[in-house]
Amino acid sequence: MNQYLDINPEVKEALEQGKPVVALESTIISHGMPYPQNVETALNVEKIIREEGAIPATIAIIGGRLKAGLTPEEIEYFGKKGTEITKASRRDLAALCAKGEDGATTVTTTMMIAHMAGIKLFATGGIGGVHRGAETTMDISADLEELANTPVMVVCAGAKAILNLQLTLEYLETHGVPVVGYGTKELPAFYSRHSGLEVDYRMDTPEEIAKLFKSQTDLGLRGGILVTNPIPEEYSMDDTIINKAIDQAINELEEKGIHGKESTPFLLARVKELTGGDSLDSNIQLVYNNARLASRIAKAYVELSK
Ligand code: PSU
Ligand code: MN
Repeated sequence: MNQYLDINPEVKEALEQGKPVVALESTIISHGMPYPQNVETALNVEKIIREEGAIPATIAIIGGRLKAGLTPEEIEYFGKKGTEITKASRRDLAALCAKGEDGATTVTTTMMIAHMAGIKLFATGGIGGVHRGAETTMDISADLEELANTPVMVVCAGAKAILNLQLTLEYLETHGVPVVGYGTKELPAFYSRHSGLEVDYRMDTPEEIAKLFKSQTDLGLRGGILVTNPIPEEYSMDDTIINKAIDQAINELEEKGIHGKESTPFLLARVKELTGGDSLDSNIQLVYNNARLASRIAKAYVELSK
């Protein structure tokens, strides 16, 4: 086992016994939502996964240790510290371990640590992708590169339209990452069920998705799979309201000259402010929805591996 990795005893036991485990990221706690809703949501997501019969493993870096599975106290600590904690992408991992510091894991680093621990499924809200204007800024999230290389299945609600969703799909295609729509052939766009773009495969059951993952693994293909799960209709938001907020946030980003790792947190925070509490409620509900689906896929995958 990796010398920097600590697997929570409950998670370890579940993995040893071949029980379903679902990983969760910590950037969504520290940078994605305000306190105390972030802690409340993180604890509820774990509860939902347990109700589905799987074991949750929230992933983070604490004092230079890679943690697969946090205690409720550790979740509280991350939620309270919020954006003071370093948002940790692949390039930050070695430095945080070397210096013994804390890090909030993005989709990228959560996939990495989940894979080190032997966890196959990971549920989150939205992934990073190719940013609008990437033709000149070259701002492409490391999440896409990780999906290309690390065999973990990521269940999300698509990606926010702060990104160029078409270029994001092109990138995933180039790098051989299958994109699945759960119950739909249309790529969902986080707050909205619609993007006007097509995913590669529509699949209607967790079993079908688990089989896809098994084939990918059996074939020796090294990358991940992206499962996109549309936000439940009753929580989805009006496209024009969301798009207006996104356009304004992107204009402000350009005016302020914000770039690099600050871009995504800035855009997410501004969109949230501009749309008021509605978007936070939708965000929370879609994470719950994804945790449920990821648990069901994890259970189906465990059955296939028996
Ligand atoms: N998109 C969201 N919510 C999030 C993120 C993205 O709708 O919380 C976070 C995730 O942790 C994701 C990261 O992995 O932002 C991507 O950041 P960047 O674009 O800097 O790679
Ligand atoms: Mn970026």
